[in-house]
Amino acid sequence: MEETIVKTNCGICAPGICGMLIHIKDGKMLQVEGDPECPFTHGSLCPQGLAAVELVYHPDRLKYPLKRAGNRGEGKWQRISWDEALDTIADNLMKIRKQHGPLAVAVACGTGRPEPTQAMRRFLNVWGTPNRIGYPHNCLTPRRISNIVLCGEKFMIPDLKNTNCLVLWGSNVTHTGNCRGGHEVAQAIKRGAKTICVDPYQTPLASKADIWLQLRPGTDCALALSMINVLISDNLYDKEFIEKWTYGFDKFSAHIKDCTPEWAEQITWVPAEKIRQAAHMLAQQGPCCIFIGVAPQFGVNTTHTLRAIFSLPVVTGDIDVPGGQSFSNIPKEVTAGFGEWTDVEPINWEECIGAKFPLLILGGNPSASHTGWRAALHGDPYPIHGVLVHACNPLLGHENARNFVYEAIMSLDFVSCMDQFMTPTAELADIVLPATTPFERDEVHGASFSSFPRYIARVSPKAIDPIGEARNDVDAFADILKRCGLDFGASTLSEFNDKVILKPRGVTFDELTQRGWERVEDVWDKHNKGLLRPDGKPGFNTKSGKIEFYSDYLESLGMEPMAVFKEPPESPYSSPDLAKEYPLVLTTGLRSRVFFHTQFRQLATFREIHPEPIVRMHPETASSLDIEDGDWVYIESPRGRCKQKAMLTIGIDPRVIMAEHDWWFPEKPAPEYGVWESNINLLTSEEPPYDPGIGSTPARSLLCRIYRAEEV
Ligand SMILES: Nc1nc2c(c(=O)[nH]1)N[C@H]1C(S)=C(S)[C@@H](COP(=O)(O)OP(=O)(O)OC[C@H]3O[C@@H](n4cnc5c(=O)[nH]c(N)nc54)[C@H](O)[C@@H]3O)O[C@H]1N2
Ligand SMILES: Nc1nc2c(c(=O)[nH]1)N[C@H]1C(S)=C(S)[C@@H](COP(=O)(O)OP(=O)(O)OC[C@H]3O[C@@H](n4cnc5c(=O)[nH]c(N)nc54)[C@H](O)[C@@H]3O)O[C@H]1N2
Ligand SMILES: [Mo]
Repeated sequence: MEETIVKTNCGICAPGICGMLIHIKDGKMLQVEGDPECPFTHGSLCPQGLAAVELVYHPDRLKYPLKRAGNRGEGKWQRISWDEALDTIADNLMKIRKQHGPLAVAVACGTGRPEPTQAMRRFLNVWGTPNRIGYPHNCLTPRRISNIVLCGEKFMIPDLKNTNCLVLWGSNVTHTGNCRGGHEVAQAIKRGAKTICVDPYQTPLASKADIWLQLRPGTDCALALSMINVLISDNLYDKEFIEKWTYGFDKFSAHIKDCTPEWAEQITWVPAEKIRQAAHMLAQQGPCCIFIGVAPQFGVNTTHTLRAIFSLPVVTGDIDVPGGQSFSNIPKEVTAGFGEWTDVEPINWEECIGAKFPLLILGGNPSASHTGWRAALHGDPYPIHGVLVHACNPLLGHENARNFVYEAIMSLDFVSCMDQFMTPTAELADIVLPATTPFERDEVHGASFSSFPRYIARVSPKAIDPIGEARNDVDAFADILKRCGLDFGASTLSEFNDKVILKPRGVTFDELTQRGWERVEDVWDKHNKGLLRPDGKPGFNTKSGKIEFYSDYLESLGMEPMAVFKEPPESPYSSPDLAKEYPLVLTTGLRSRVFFHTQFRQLATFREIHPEPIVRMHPETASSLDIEDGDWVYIESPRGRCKQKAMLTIGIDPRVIMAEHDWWFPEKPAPEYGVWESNINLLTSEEPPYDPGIGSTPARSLLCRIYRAEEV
């Protein structure tokens, strides 16, 4: 047969939507390349996209359903048919439903891959529970929540195309994905935009930045408040904008009058003079905008940290102007996101296991990892008895992996796992289902991601048929419900896409495939034009109609109404006694260019590039502990330890170390695959305190000690 080319998008990472051309022959993917017509990646692909063929045809792919043959977690499996697998799941779920009601079942779903996320949401909605177990408390959801509280909009989007001054705040975006804006950030730098990089580690972006603010992990809020303090004291703020469009500025300005750069230097370790320089650059080289990463979204004070950071372009008046912080121009019915498209019933968020974190509800998913596993393990606020794990690897990704997550999973009456590969989490399941990769299915995307607000690419057509007996999450969920006597509303993914998601919008999957990327016109100054409020009046979609430096809403929830810095609960200053035993500040989770969280450790190409987990530390730190570059070291917190390989770099403060997350070794013996060896979430905590509104946890600012691991 002739070679053909399928024009689609790469769906490997979470938003996964970089234009891709896939060469096919005899129904097989031969190779992939970036699509030069993709309007924001212009033909580039990241390493993960380029490894698509190796991923799809990897010999370790799960190809048929399995049922547990020994005790849970013993690693004994038996191949079964899809019918038997789905019947077993349905029988067990119905048993739980009859005894404990629908709320006793939850889905653990990882970071937002469109198809499993849509499937999961629809399943839960039809089943009759809002309960999922995920990462909305720390991933990229807190910023949306905090933005809604600040200005009524979910997305405060950096206009990378036009900006003159870009603040990369805890973001390593050229490593963390083309589709998140990495390519556009690179273009902005090339174009000559000034850059300020806020990061404890000298990333490639920090090396190139005009100003690198090397802060102590977990102190972002203090840094942001001090920059605002400079803007106000040095008369660099936009009085007209503030007067007209903001609420509570005078109170806020009085509230932060002591948050000087000298105050912040003591907390953040960033020299006061550099803080002043950065604030001046923001105001004088503007319009400025913020591109935020995930780091400030960890911690027990994320609501305020994000309020403080996003207040910067408000104070400089760079709101919804070219080059500033803008709002989406994409019509609301498109940005509604994959979630809301699929609901049949309004969701009663109040009965959700995470509802005690009132702001999580604004993010549309009040089920943090710790609330979910706590419900399973301790019945708090009520018991969860069955969990379906889809596109998630909680044994690695969630806090306190061994003593909390593992124990919680082991305590369940029933657990199933659907994945492309056998994982340490899947090894604890009763039933394992083989999942497709995005290249084996038609996918509909939400168009709400901040890095390409000018374009709508709503679908990614499949390139090949599924490998082995792999199926889509939608098909599996639909079939499970059918066996429970409930109606998913579609029995296949194509039917679901066309009938459930696209029909109400008057289009079909094929039509959207033909349309490709659609350009949305730039509209600026939307608050002035009455485009943000439902009543069509000028202003913002908040109670005051303005951007709120002072939030009556937060006050009504018992939270501080204005952004305030809080020292991380575990730190040299808040817990000095503990710091005597655990003297180093630990941040975790620096993303690898080649791995997507726990994924791709099976791929030989990637393991050649990144064979082992790396912990970065300063040469002085290492030499004081007799550690050399390349030594295996134990990293230990009061909760546990793991080992990673030391990499010495002067790009990190001697008082800080940075460990990678999500390390397991598919090449090591089943069922553990070395999951307890290098897993940094053995050191993190699921215990309070949390951010009171969002439930965030401080996995990026803990204390630890390190020492050489003699045996390897
Ligand atoms: N290749 C790859 N891409 C990914 C992912 C992946 O696993 N691999 N994961 C995806 C997901 S789900 C997410 S959430 C995003 C995350 O995307 P990013 O936030 O861009 O990535 P990270 O590497 O997690 O962290 C960014 C930076 O935060 C810095 N940092 C650490 N602690 C602090 C702190 O306390 N304050 C500040 N200001 N900076 C700090 C780190 O040094 C790092 O340079 O990446 C997405 N893209
Ligand atoms: N200490 C620490 N912990 C962290 C972080 C950190 O920085 N530090 N980062 C956190 C963040 S921001 C996030 S988003 C989470 C990520 O946590 P997770 O999303 O749980 O992690 P993943 O490795 O992405 O797990 C996804 C699993 O889904 C499978 N999969 C991929 N696509 C599909 C599909 O289409 N269908 C099905 N059924 N399975 C699929 C993959 O093979 C993989 O096993 O980790 C969090 N954990
Ligand atoms: Mo994430």
